[in-house]
Amino acid sequence: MGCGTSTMELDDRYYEQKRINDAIEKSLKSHQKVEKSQLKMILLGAGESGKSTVLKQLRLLHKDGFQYQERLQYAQIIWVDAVQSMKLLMIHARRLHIPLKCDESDSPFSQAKKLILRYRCLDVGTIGDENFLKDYVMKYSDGGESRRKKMGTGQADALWDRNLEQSERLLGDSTETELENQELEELKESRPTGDFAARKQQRQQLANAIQLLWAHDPGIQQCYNRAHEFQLEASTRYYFENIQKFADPDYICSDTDILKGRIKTTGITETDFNIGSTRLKVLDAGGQRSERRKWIHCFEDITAVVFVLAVSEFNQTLFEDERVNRVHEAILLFESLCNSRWFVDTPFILFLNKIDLLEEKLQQTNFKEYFPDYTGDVHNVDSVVTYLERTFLSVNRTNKPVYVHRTCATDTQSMEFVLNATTDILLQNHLKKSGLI
Ligand SMILES: Nc1nc2c(ncn2[C@@H]2O[C@H](COP(=O)(O)OP(=O)(O)OP(=O)(O)O)[C@@H](O)[C@H]2O)c(=O)[nH]1
Ligand SMILES: [Mg+2]
Repeated sequence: MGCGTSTMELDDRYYEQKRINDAIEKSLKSHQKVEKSQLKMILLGAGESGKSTVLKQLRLLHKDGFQYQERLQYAQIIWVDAVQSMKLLMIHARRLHIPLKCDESDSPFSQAKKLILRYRCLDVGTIGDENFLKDYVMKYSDGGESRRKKMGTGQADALWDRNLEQSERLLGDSTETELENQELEELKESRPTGDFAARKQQRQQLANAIQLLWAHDPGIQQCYNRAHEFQLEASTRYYFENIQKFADPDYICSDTDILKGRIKTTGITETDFNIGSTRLKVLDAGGQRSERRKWIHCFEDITAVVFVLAVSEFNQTLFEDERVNRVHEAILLFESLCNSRWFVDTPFILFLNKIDLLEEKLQQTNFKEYFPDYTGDVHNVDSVVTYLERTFLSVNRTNKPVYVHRTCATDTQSMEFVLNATTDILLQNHLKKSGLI
Protein backbone atom coordinates (compact mmCIF):
# COMPACT_ATOMS: atom_id res chain seq x y z
CA MET A 1 0.00 0.00 0.00
CA GLY A 2 1.18 3.41 -1.05
CA CYS A 3 1.18 5.12 2.28
CA GLY A 4 3.10 2.36 4.00
CA THR A 5 1.59 2.95 7.49
CA SER A 6 0.93 -0.07 9.68
CA THR A 7 -2.23 -0.56 11.78
CA MET A 8 -0.12 -0.39 14.90
CA GLU A 9 1.30 2.98 13.93
CA LEU A 10 -2.23 4.24 13.18
CA ASP A 11 -3.37 3.07 16.62
CA ASP A 12 -0.41 4.83 18.24
CA ARG A 13 -1.15 8.05 16.42
CA TYR A 14 -4.85 7.81 17.31
CA TYR A 15 -4.13 7.32 21.01
CA GLU A 16 -1.50 10.05 21.04
CA GLN A 17 -3.95 12.49 19.41
CA LYS A 18 -6.70 11.47 21.83
CA ARG A 19 -4.38 12.02 24.79
CA ILE A 20 -3.55 15.52 23.54
CA ASN A 21 -7.22 16.32 22.87
CA ASP A 22 -8.22 15.13 26.33
CA ALA A 23 -5.48 17.20 27.92
CA ILE A 24 -6.59 20.30 25.98
CA GLU A 25 -10.23 19.67 26.89
CA LYS A 26 -9.32 19.26 30.56
CA SER A 27 -7.25 22.40 30.56
CA LEU A 28 -10.04 24.37 28.84
CA LYS A 29 -12.57 23.15 31.39
CA SER A 30 -10.28 24.10 34.28
CA HIS A 31 -9.71 27.52 32.78
CA GLN A 32 -13.45 28.02 32.46
CA LYS A 33 -13.81 26.92 36.05
CA VAL A 34 -11.15 29.39 37.17
CA GLU A 35 -12.78 32.17 35.19
CA LYS A 36 -16.15 31.44 36.68
CA SER A 37 -14.87 31.00 40.21
CA GLN A 38 -14.49 34.01 42.39
CA LEU A 39 -11.33 35.11 44.10
CA LYS A 40 -11.68 36.55 47.58
CA MET A 41 -9.35 39.07 49.13
CA ILE A 42 -9.76 40.43 52.63
CA LEU A 43 -8.36 43.72 53.95
CA LEU A 44 -7.29 43.39 57.57
CA GLY A 45 -5.34 45.57 59.99
CA ALA A 46 -5.84 47.87 62.96
CA GLY A 47 -8.24 50.82 62.91
CA GLU A 48 -7.31 53.78 60.68
CA SER A 49 -4.48 51.91 58.98
CA GLY A 50 -5.96 52.67 55.55
CA LYS A 51 -7.97 49.56 54.57
CA SER A 52 -11.01 51.41 53.27
CA THR A 53 -8.76 53.83 51.41
CA VAL A 54 -7.23 50.85 49.58
CA LEU A 55 -10.74 49.69 48.72
CA LYS A 56 -11.58 53.18 47.42
CA GLN A 57 -8.55 52.98 45.11
CA LEU A 58 -9.74 49.61 43.81
CA ARG A 59 -13.12 51.17 43.10
CA LEU A 60 -11.44 54.00 41.16
CA LEU A 61 -9.34 51.51 39.23
CA HIS A 62 -11.84 48.75 38.47
CA LYS A 63 -15.30 50.19 39.05
CA ASP A 64 -17.03 53.42 38.22
CA GLY A 65 -15.61 55.37 41.17
CA PHE A 66 -17.84 57.27 43.58
CA GLN A 67 -21.52 58.11 43.30
CA TYR A 68 -22.96 61.60 43.58
CA GLN A 69 -24.65 60.81 46.89
CA GLU A 70 -21.38 59.60 48.36
CA ARG A 71 -19.61 62.78 47.23
CA LEU A 72 -22.24 64.83 49.07
CA GLN A 73 -21.93 62.73 52.22
CA TYR A 74 -18.17 63.05 52.33
CA ALA A 75 -18.43 66.84 51.87
CA GLN A 76 -20.53 67.01 55.05
CA ILE A 77 -18.35 64.61 56.97
CA ILE A 78 -15.14 66.41 56.11
CA TRP A 79 -16.68 69.74 57.10
CA VAL A 80 -17.67 68.35 60.51
CA ASP A 81 -14.25 66.73 60.99
CA ALA A 82 -12.42 69.92 60.03
CA VAL A 83 -14.20 72.15 62.53
CA GLN A 84 -14.12 69.49 65.19
CA SER A 85 -10.38 68.98 64.66
CA MET A 86 -9.71 72.67 65.26
CA LYS A 87 -11.80 72.47 68.40
CA LEU A 88 -9.76 69.47 69.57
CA LEU A 89 -6.50 71.31 68.91
CA MET A 90 -7.69 74.17 71.12
CA ILE A 91 -8.77 71.81 73.89
CA HIS A 92 -5.57 69.77 73.85
CA ALA A 93 -3.32 72.82 73.63
CA ARG A 94 -4.72 73.86 76.99
CA ARG A 95 -4.33 70.37 78.40
CA LEU A 96 -0.71 70.22 77.21
CA HIS A 97 -0.02 73.74 78.56
CA ILE A 98 0.67 75.14 75.10
CA PRO A 99 -0.18 78.86 75.17
CA LEU A 100 -2.64 79.93 72.47
CA LYS A 101 -2.69 83.40 71.00
CA CYS A 102 -6.47 83.25 70.80
CA ASP A 103 -6.56 82.82 74.60
CA GLU A 104 -4.74 86.10 75.31
CA SER A 105 -6.84 88.94 76.66
CA ASP A 106 -7.78 91.40 73.89
CA SER A 107 -6.54 88.89 71.34
CA PRO A 108 -7.65 89.70 67.80
CA PHE A 109 -8.29 85.94 67.46
CA SER A 110 -10.69 85.54 70.36
CA GLN A 111 -13.74 86.03 68.13
CA ALA A 112 -12.47 83.21 65.89
CA LYS A 113 -12.04 81.00 68.96
CA LYS A 114 -15.60 81.64 70.13
CA LEU A 115 -17.00 80.92 66.69
CA ILE A 116 -15.27 77.54 66.60
CA LEU A 117 -16.25 76.63 70.15
CA ARG A 118 -19.89 77.31 69.56
CA TYR A 119 -20.00 75.28 66.39
CA ARG A 120 -22.56 72.53 66.40
CA CYS A 121 -21.98 69.56 64.17
CA LEU A 122 -25.65 69.39 63.43
CA ASP A 123 -25.42 72.53 61.34
CA VAL A 124 -25.49 70.51 58.16
CA GLY A 125 -28.05 69.47 55.62
CA THR A 126 -29.50 66.00 55.59
CA ILE A 127 -28.83 63.57 52.78
CA GLY A 128 -30.69 60.37 52.13
CA ASP A 129 -30.76 58.73 55.52
CA GLU A 130 -31.49 61.71 57.73
CA ASN A 131 -29.57 60.39 60.66
CA PHE A 132 -26.32 59.44 59.04
CA LEU A 133 -24.46 62.51 60.19
CA LYS A 134 -25.95 62.58 63.66
CA ASP A 135 -24.76 59.01 64.07
CA TYR A 136 -21.41 59.91 62.62
CA VAL A 137 -20.63 62.86 64.89
CA MET A 138 -21.23 60.73 67.98
CA LYS A 139 -17.64 59.59 67.61
CA TYR A 140 -16.55 62.85 69.20
CA SER A 141 -18.45 62.22 72.39
CA ASP A 142 -17.08 60.30 75.38
CA GLY A 143 -17.26 56.58 74.64
CA GLY A 144 -19.09 57.50 71.44
CA GLU A 145 -19.75 54.00 70.19
CA SER A 146 -21.38 52.53 73.28
CA ARG A 147 -23.25 55.73 74.01
CA ARG A 148 -24.56 55.80 70.45
CA LYS A 149 -26.01 52.34 70.95
CA LYS A 150 -27.70 53.32 74.18
CA MET A 151 -29.07 56.63 72.94
CA GLY A 152 -31.48 57.36 70.17
CA THR A 153 -30.01 59.59 67.50
CA GLY A 154 -32.61 62.21 68.42
CA GLN A 155 -30.64 62.83 71.59
CA ALA A 156 -27.64 64.04 69.66
CA ASP A 157 -28.48 67.68 70.36
CA ALA A 158 -28.44 67.13 74.10
CA LEU A 159 -25.14 65.33 73.78
CA TRP A 160 -23.66 68.25 71.95
CA ASP A 161 -24.75 70.63 74.65
CA ARG A 162 -22.75 68.50 77.04
CA ASN A 163 -19.87 68.32 74.59
CA LEU A 164 -19.80 72.09 74.41
CA GLU A 165 -19.77 72.41 78.19
CA GLN A 166 -16.94 69.92 78.37
CA SER A 167 -14.93 71.89 75.83
CA GLU A 168 -15.54 75.01 77.80
CA ARG A 169 -14.49 73.39 81.04
CA LEU A 170 -11.27 72.22 79.47
CA LEU A 171 -10.59 75.58 77.96
CA GLY A 172 -11.86 77.60 80.80
CA ASP A 173 -9.75 76.88 83.82
CA SER A 174 -8.28 80.33 83.59
CA THR A 175 -10.84 83.07 84.04
CA GLU A 176 -9.53 85.29 81.27
CA THR A 177 -10.35 82.67 78.63
CA GLU A 178 -13.56 81.39 80.10
CA LEU A 179 -16.68 82.44 78.32
CA GLU A 180 -19.08 84.22 80.59
CA ASN A 181 -21.87 81.95 81.78
CA GLN A 182 -24.41 84.14 80.09
CA GLU A 183 -22.43 84.00 76.86
CA LEU A 184 -22.28 80.21 77.07
CA GLU A 185 -26.04 80.04 77.47
CA GLU A 186 -26.36 82.25 74.39
CA LEU A 187 -24.16 79.87 72.45
CA LYS A 188 -26.25 76.90 73.49
CA GLU A 189 -29.32 78.69 72.22
CA SER A 190 -27.85 79.25 68.78
CA ARG A 191 -29.51 76.43 66.92
CA PRO A 192 -28.61 75.94 63.28
CA THR A 193 -30.74 78.13 61.13
CA GLY A 194 -32.84 76.68 58.34
CA ASP A 195 -32.09 79.68 56.12
CA PHE A 196 -29.65 78.52 53.45
CA ALA A 197 -28.05 81.92 52.80
CA ALA A 198 -27.50 82.50 56.53
CA ARG A 199 -26.10 79.00 56.93
CA LYS A 200 -23.72 79.60 54.06
CA GLN A 201 -22.58 82.84 55.68
CA GLN A 202 -22.09 81.16 59.08
CA ARG A 203 -19.96 78.50 57.48
CA GLN A 204 -17.91 81.08 55.65
CA GLN A 205 -17.15 82.88 58.91
CA LEU A 206 -16.19 79.63 60.53
CA ALA A 207 -13.88 78.71 57.65
CA ASN A 208 -12.19 82.12 57.95
CA ALA A 209 -11.76 81.54 61.69
CA ILE A 210 -10.13 78.14 61.12
CA GLN A 211 -7.87 79.53 58.43
CA LEU A 212 -6.82 82.38 60.71
CA LEU A 213 -5.93 80.20 63.67
CA TRP A 214 -4.22 77.57 61.53
CA ALA A 215 -2.02 80.15 59.81
CA HIS A 216 -1.41 82.67 62.59
CA ASP A 217 -1.77 81.10 66.03
CA PRO A 218 1.59 79.37 66.65
CA GLY A 219 0.09 77.46 69.58
CA ILE A 220 -2.24 75.64 67.18
CA GLN A 221 0.68 74.52 65.00
CA GLN A 222 2.65 73.50 68.09
CA CYS A 223 -0.28 71.45 69.31
CA TYR A 224 -0.72 69.89 65.85
CA ASN A 225 2.92 68.77 66.02
CA ARG A 226 2.04 66.93 69.23
CA ALA A 227 -1.11 65.35 67.78
CA HIS A 228 0.32 61.87 68.42
CA GLU A 229 -0.41 62.54 72.12
CA PHE A 230 -4.15 62.56 71.46
CA GLN A 231 -6.56 61.43 68.74
CA LEU A 232 -6.72 63.60 65.64
CA GLU A 233 -7.87 62.70 62.13
CA ALA A 234 -4.98 61.75 59.81
CA SER A 235 -6.14 64.21 57.13
CA THR A 236 -6.55 67.26 59.38
CA ARG A 237 -3.90 69.29 57.55
CA TYR A 238 -5.64 68.61 54.22
CA TYR A 239 -9.01 69.67 55.65
CA PHE A 240 -7.59 72.94 57.00
CA GLU A 241 -5.67 73.74 53.84
CA ASN A 242 -8.85 73.28 51.80
CA ILE A 243 -11.30 74.65 54.35
CA GLN A 244 -12.78 77.29 52.04
CA LYS A 245 -14.14 74.74 49.57
CA PHE A 246 -15.52 72.48 52.30
CA ALA A 247 -17.33 75.47 53.83
CA ASP A 248 -19.58 75.73 50.78
CA PRO A 249 -22.76 73.76 51.68
CA ASP A 250 -23.11 72.92 47.95
CA TYR A 251 -19.63 71.48 47.66
CA ILE A 252 -19.33 68.09 45.93
CA CYS A 253 -16.23 66.10 46.88
CA SER A 254 -13.56 65.27 44.32
CA ASP A 255 -11.93 61.81 44.24
CA THR A 256 -8.96 63.16 46.21
CA ASP A 257 -11.25 64.55 48.92
CA ILE A 258 -12.96 61.19 49.29
CA LEU A 259 -9.63 59.41 49.58
CA LYS A 260 -8.63 61.85 52.33
CA GLY A 261 -11.97 61.65 54.13
CA ARG A 262 -12.62 59.06 56.78
CA ILE A 263 -15.63 57.04 57.80
CA LYS A 264 -14.82 54.34 60.32
CA THR A 265 -15.88 50.92 59.00
CA THR A 266 -18.31 48.98 61.13
CA GLY A 267 -18.86 45.33 60.26
CA ILE A 268 -17.51 43.94 57.02
CA THR A 269 -18.32 45.32 53.60
CA GLU A 270 -18.18 43.26 50.40
CA THR A 271 -17.46 44.73 46.97
CA ASP A 272 -17.39 42.73 43.74
CA PHE A 273 -15.02 43.54 40.92
CA ASN A 274 -14.53 42.17 37.42
CA ILE A 275 -10.87 42.29 36.55
CA GLY A 276 -10.51 41.02 33.01
CA SER A 277 -12.32 37.70 33.10
CA THR A 278 -11.70 37.26 36.83
CA ARG A 279 -14.29 37.99 39.45
CA LEU A 280 -12.83 39.37 42.65
CA LYS A 281 -14.67 39.89 45.91
CA VAL A 282 -12.99 42.30 48.31
CA LEU A 283 -13.92 42.26 51.97
CA ASP A 284 -13.15 45.36 54.01
CA ALA A 285 -13.26 44.82 57.75
CA GLY A 286 -13.55 47.45 60.48
CA GLY A 287 -10.19 47.40 62.30
CA GLN A 288 -10.95 48.74 65.75
CA ARG A 289 -10.91 46.17 68.56
CA SER A 290 -14.68 46.00 68.94
CA GLU A 291 -14.95 45.16 65.22
CA ARG A 292 -12.50 42.27 65.20
CA ARG A 293 -14.75 39.65 66.72
CA LYS A 294 -16.78 39.80 63.50
CA TRP A 295 -13.77 38.91 61.33
CA ILE A 296 -13.73 35.16 61.85
CA HIS A 297 -17.12 34.78 60.17
CA CYS A 298 -15.60 35.50 56.79
CA PHE A 299 -12.23 33.74 56.98
CA GLU A 300 -13.32 30.81 54.83
CA ASP A 301 -12.18 30.50 51.18
CA ILE A 302 -9.94 33.54 51.26
CA THR A 303 -7.52 33.65 48.31
CA ALA A 304 -5.22 36.24 49.91
CA VAL A 305 -5.06 38.50 52.93
CA VAL A 306 -3.97 42.11 52.53
CA PHE A 307 -2.73 43.32 55.90
CA VAL A 308 -2.50 47.10 56.12
CA LEU A 309 -0.07 48.67 58.61
CA ALA A 310 0.16 52.43 59.14
CA VAL A 311 3.93 52.82 59.53
CA SER A 312 3.57 56.49 60.50
CA GLU A 313 1.66 55.58 63.64
CA PHE A 314 4.69 54.27 65.56
CA ASN A 315 4.28 57.04 68.15
CA GLN A 316 0.47 56.96 68.39
CA THR A 317 -1.85 55.09 70.70
CA LEU A 318 -5.07 53.28 69.89
CA PHE A 319 -8.30 55.22 69.71
CA GLU A 320 -9.88 52.37 71.72
CA ASP A 321 -7.16 52.21 74.39
CA GLU A 322 -4.76 55.08 74.83
CA ARG A 323 -2.27 52.93 76.74
CA VAL A 324 -1.45 50.79 73.71
CA ASN A 325 0.95 51.75 70.92
CA ARG A 326 -0.62 51.35 67.47
CA VAL A 327 2.30 49.57 65.80
CA HIS A 328 2.75 47.19 68.77
CA GLU A 329 -0.91 46.32 68.45
CA ALA A 330 -0.52 45.76 64.70
CA ILE A 331 2.45 43.40 65.22
CA LEU A 332 0.41 41.22 67.61
CA LEU A 333 -2.54 41.29 65.26
CA PHE A 334 -0.42 40.35 62.25
CA GLU A 335 1.25 37.56 64.21
CA SER A 336 -2.03 35.99 65.26
CA LEU A 337 -3.53 36.22 61.76
CA CYS A 338 -0.47 35.09 59.85
CA ASN A 339 -0.06 31.98 62.02
CA SER A 340 -3.75 31.26 62.33
CA ARG A 341 -5.08 27.88 61.22
CA TRP A 342 -7.47 29.72 58.90
CA PHE A 343 -4.62 30.96 56.75
CA VAL A 344 -2.15 28.07 56.85
CA ASP A 345 -1.31 28.42 53.16
CA THR A 346 -3.10 31.62 52.26
CA PRO A 347 -0.62 34.20 50.95
CA PHE A 348 -0.31 37.45 52.86
CA ILE A 349 0.37 40.80 51.26
CA LEU A 350 1.65 43.38 53.70
CA PHE A 351 1.03 47.03 52.85
CA LEU A 352 3.43 49.30 54.75
CA ASN A 353 1.10 52.25 54.44
CA LYS A 354 1.16 55.99 55.20
CA ILE A 355 4.75 56.26 54.01
CA ASP A 356 4.16 59.95 53.21
CA LEU A 357 3.13 60.69 56.80
CA LEU A 358 6.09 58.70 58.13
CA GLU A 359 8.45 60.85 56.08
CA GLU A 360 6.93 64.00 57.58
CA LYS A 361 7.02 62.61 61.09
CA LEU A 362 10.61 61.33 61.09
CA GLN A 363 11.89 64.85 60.52
CA GLN A 364 11.02 65.73 64.09
CA THR A 365 10.44 62.47 65.98
CA ASN A 366 13.00 60.03 67.30
CA PHE A 367 11.89 56.55 66.20
CA LYS A 368 14.20 54.89 68.74
CA GLU A 369 12.20 56.36 71.60
CA TYR A 370 9.35 54.03 70.64
CA PHE A 371 11.40 51.07 69.36
CA PRO A 372 14.54 51.00 71.57
CA ASP A 373 16.07 47.99 69.78
CA TYR A 374 16.24 49.96 66.52
CA THR A 375 19.88 50.73 65.71
CA GLY A 376 19.61 52.53 62.34
CA ASP A 377 19.42 56.21 61.46
CA VAL A 378 16.38 57.61 63.31
CA HIS A 379 15.55 60.08 60.53
CA ASN A 380 15.98 57.72 57.59
CA VAL A 381 12.63 56.57 56.18
CA ASP A 382 14.04 53.64 54.24
CA SER A 383 15.94 52.30 57.23
CA VAL A 384 12.91 52.64 59.56
CA VAL A 385 10.59 50.94 57.08
CA THR A 386 13.07 48.11 56.51
CA TYR A 387 13.23 47.60 60.29
CA LEU A 388 9.42 47.44 60.52
CA GLU A 389 9.25 45.12 57.53
CA ARG A 390 11.78 42.73 59.12
CA THR A 391 9.92 42.84 62.43
CA PHE A 392 6.68 41.85 60.74
CA LEU A 393 8.23 39.14 58.57
CA SER A 394 9.98 37.63 61.60
CA VAL A 395 6.67 36.75 63.26
CA ASN A 396 5.58 34.57 60.32
CA ARG A 397 6.09 31.00 61.58
CA THR A 398 4.58 29.38 58.49
CA ASN A 399 6.11 28.56 55.11
CA LYS A 400 3.73 30.73 53.16
CA PRO A 401 5.04 33.79 51.37
CA VAL A 402 4.44 37.30 52.67
CA TYR A 403 4.69 39.86 49.87
CA VAL A 404 5.46 43.43 50.90
CA HIS A 405 4.57 46.79 49.34
CA ARG A 406 5.33 50.28 50.63
CA THR A 407 2.23 52.35 50.01
CA CYS A 408 0.61 55.71 50.22
CA ALA A 409 -3.02 54.64 49.93
CA THR A 410 -4.25 58.15 49.14
CA ASP A 411 -2.03 58.39 46.04
CA THR A 412 -3.93 57.00 43.05
CA GLN A 413 -0.99 56.81 40.66
CA SER A 414 1.30 54.71 42.85
CA MET A 415 -1.60 52.57 44.07
CA GLU A 416 -2.49 51.54 40.52
CA PHE A 417 0.85 49.75 40.24
CA VAL A 418 0.58 48.18 43.71
CA LEU A 419 -2.98 46.99 43.19
CA ASN A 420 -2.20 45.49 39.79
CA ALA A 421 0.70 43.60 41.35
CA THR A 422 -1.61 42.48 44.17
CA THR A 423 -4.31 41.12 41.88
CA ASP A 424 -1.59 39.32 39.88
CA ILE A 425 -0.46 37.56 43.06
CA LEU A 426 -4.05 36.52 43.76
CA LEU A 427 -4.52 35.14 40.28
CA GLN A 428 -1.18 33.33 40.21
CA ASN A 429 -1.92 31.74 43.54
CA HIS A 430 -5.35 30.66 42.41
CA LEU A 431 -3.96 29.10 39.22
CA LYS A 432 -1.34 27.29 41.27
CA LYS A 433 -3.94 25.92 43.63
CA SER A 434 -6.07 24.81 40.67
CA GLY A 435 -3.06 22.92 39.32
CA LEU A 436 -2.86 24.99 36.15
CA ILE A 437 0.65 26.32 36.60
N1 LIG B 1 -1.62 60.77 54.18
C1 LIG B 1 -2.13 59.54 54.13
N2 LIG B 1 -3.34 59.31 54.65
C2 LIG B 1 -3.83 58.06 54.56
C3 LIG B 1 -3.12 57.00 53.95
N3 LIG B 1 -3.89 55.89 54.02
C4 LIG B 1 -5.03 56.25 54.64
N4 LIG B 1 -5.00 57.55 54.97
C5 LIG B 1 -6.01 58.32 55.71
O1 LIG B 1 -6.18 57.69 56.97
C6 LIG B 1 -7.53 57.78 57.39
C7 LIG B 1 -8.04 56.40 57.78
O2 LIG B 1 -8.12 55.59 56.64
P1 LIG B 1 -9.21 54.43 56.47
O3 LIG B 1 -8.98 53.84 55.12
O4 LIG B 1 -10.55 54.90 56.80
O5 LIG B 1 -8.73 53.42 57.61
P2 LIG B 1 -9.34 51.97 57.94
O6 LIG B 1 -8.19 51.06 58.10
O7 LIG B 1 -10.38 51.60 56.95
O8 LIG B 1 -10.00 52.24 59.37
P3 LIG B 1 -11.20 51.38 60.07
O9 LIG B 1 -12.35 51.36 59.14
O10 LIG B 1 -11.48 52.09 61.35
O11 LIG B 1 -10.64 50.02 60.35
C8 LIG B 1 -8.30 58.43 56.22
O12 LIG B 1 -8.48 59.80 56.52
C9 LIG B 1 -7.37 58.27 55.03
O13 LIG B 1 -7.49 59.33 54.10
C10 LIG B 1 -1.82 57.27 53.43
O14 LIG B 1 -1.10 56.40 52.91
N5 LIG B 1 -1.39 58.56 53.55
MG1 LIG C 1 -12.34 51.19 57.11
